[in-house]
Amino acid sequence: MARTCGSVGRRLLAKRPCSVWSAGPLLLLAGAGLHAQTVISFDEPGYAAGMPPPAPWVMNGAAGQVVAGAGVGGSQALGLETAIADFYLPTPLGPADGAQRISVKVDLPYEVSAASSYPMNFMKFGQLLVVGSGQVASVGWSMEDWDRQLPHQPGDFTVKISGGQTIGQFVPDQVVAFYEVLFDFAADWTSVTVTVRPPQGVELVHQLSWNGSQVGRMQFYGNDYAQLGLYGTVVTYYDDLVLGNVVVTPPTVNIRLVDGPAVLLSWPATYIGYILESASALPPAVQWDPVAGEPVIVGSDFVVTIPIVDTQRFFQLHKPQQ
Ligand SMILES: [Ca+2]
Repeated sequence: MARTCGSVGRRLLAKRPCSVWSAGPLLLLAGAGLHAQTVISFDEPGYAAGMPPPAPWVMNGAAGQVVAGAGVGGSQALGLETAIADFYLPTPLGPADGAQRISVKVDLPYEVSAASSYPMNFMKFGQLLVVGSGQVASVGWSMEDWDRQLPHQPGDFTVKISGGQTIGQFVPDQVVAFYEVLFDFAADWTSVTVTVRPPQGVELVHQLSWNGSQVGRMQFYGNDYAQLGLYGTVVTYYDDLVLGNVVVTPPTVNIRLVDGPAVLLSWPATYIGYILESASALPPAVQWDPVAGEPVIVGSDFVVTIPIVDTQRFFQLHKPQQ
């Protein structure tokens, strides 16, 4: 059985109780704000193929332009080769806007094709920065194929966040595919959750602190470096920049019986900061207590296993206000 729980506010606070010991999926509805959204797909009038993007973009480096056929679904995209594009937000986003999302898709092409006659060592890197006042959040990636082995090996491609910390690795394939990078600012702008979502597989999620300042600018990097003096024509493509999208999808919690007897509760690991609570009864005598033990990550889920010791128990996910 499944039951839908209530929605309170826009701070992901789920306070209504949900069913227990149920075998089916259990949906907790969290609050969802809805703000004006700006989408730049590089296909609108003004974004002409072969030309630098118009203001409020500012190009730093000559080899940056709108490229036809390089975007999502064969659309136009921003292509940067050894260039930096500054994007000044039409209206800065900040705490007064509540929770906000900034996302963009990045194509990380395979490059150095197997058909290449040059067995080159090469390094390709790019970076995406969200710039506040005295504060930057960034996602960077690099592909370093020093062993010249195709297909690329695990470890050739790493993803790093602000401060240089490596948060994961991918093994890119030859399919042109876009990685989605998301910066989710908490409602009070004291933290930003950075997500790197690959075309397939498990996404990387990491939370950074944020100093509460407004975001007025982004920087898009496309850099490459081919060793041995060979060609360096690697282009990083960006598409579908979205500002202000905070349509928050609530976490879905799954409950199932396992040996023990016990129940196994799981929810997507992208929902950071949620606390699993339980109660022995529903209102009017409800008291929610945190469930002992930290959830562990299994695959792409947070998982908690709880021995069955009561005849009934109720669970909810609760995200404390920050
Ligand atoms: Ca496009």
